[in-house]
Amino acid sequence: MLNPSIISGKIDFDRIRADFPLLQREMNGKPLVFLDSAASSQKPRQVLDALQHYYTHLNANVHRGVYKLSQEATDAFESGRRAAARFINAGSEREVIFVRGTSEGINLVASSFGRKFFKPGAEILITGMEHHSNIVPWQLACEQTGAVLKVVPVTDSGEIEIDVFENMLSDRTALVAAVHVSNALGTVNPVEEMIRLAHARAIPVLIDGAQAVPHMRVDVQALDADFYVFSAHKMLGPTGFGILYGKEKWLEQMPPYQGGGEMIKTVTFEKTTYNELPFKFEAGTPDISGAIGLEAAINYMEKIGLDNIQAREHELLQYGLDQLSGIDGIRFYGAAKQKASVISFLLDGVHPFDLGTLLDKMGIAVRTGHHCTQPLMARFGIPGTVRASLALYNSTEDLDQLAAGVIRAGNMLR
Ligand code: C6P
Repeated sequence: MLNPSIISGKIDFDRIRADFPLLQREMNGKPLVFLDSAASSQKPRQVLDALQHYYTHLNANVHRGVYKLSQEATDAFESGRRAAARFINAGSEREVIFVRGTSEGINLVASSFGRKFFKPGAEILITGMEHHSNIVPWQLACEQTGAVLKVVPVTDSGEIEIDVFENMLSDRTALVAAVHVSNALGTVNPVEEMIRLAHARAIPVLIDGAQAVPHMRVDVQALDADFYVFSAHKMLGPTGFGILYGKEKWLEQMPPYQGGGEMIKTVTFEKTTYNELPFKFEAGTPDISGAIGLEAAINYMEKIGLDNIQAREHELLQYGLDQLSGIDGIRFYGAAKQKASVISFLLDGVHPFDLGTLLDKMGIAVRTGHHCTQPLMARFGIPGTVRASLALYNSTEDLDQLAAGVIRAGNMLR
């Protein structure tokens, strides 16, 4: 049994929890137990302060003004890009495109890369555990280009089999798009191996990293990913902001996604020429505070250390699974050997919505439903699950509360 205040390495995670003001709230008269960080994480004071500082002291549009305030805002904004490039070890800041989040990043690639490279009959290979954001944009691209979607099946343990994946690659495959860490099961996919196998056939790969970057060190150059996408709000940063990493060799060839200010070099009524990377893909006034908040979140995570965060969450995950596994009639979904930060389960005879509602009455916030992975839920023949998802600020006490709450709710509902 672990001590409630685990100290992984030299990091005191109890003190880290105190950085998150919202975790001091009560919910329905009970101390909040927040177990829905996969949907959106809470934000530390350092991120909140950075946002406040921007709007109080630096607010001006970027890349436009000759005046000093605008230059200061531009510097702070571009510093966010440098931080993001460092965070994922991008080869160049030109490869870091600011977007609204993972969904927009994938839509950008599906639309722009799709228009340029997808031909009728070309195949886009995804897995059966994708979030809707890594399914629907490809379906739209298929409708527009005549390409077809292929899906690597998911096993009972919630994994893909690498030889099945390999066999589904062909000279028709135009792109592989796969999730790094499943938001519904916690499965960590063998993306390095998948990329290696795809590249052996000269097939580019997009990785949906929304649920990976908050929990582990990601190095896009070591992975050799062609595109890597993630959202700031799941990694302690602000909502409505995210990163599309893309290799320069692809981004240079891709047409703009949206038109407007910022993304142009010259405009006449006859012809427009486009700005250089990354601005070619950033039409209009960007979310300046988003970049600044993301940098604060990155600095916060890097100070703790991604390896420490990963180790801490792994301990918590094991602890949570141990606490829950003795409960009568509990069934877990997602038993991958490599798993991160998500516990998805059902209780026999209990609808997940009812369980989630009763847990909420006890101050415990979990997500219930299909988690935007309807095809995956259909694969398991269930309408949805109850999902507890972890972040660095959770504690063993949170998981004790969850286990006690599930037992209590189960007794009330069965
Ligand atoms: N998953 C969840 O509760 P956006 O909304 O664009 O920031 O991220 C979309 C997205 C894409 N891929 C994965 C793997 C995701 O988990 C998500 C968001 C949330 O699981 C909200 S549905």
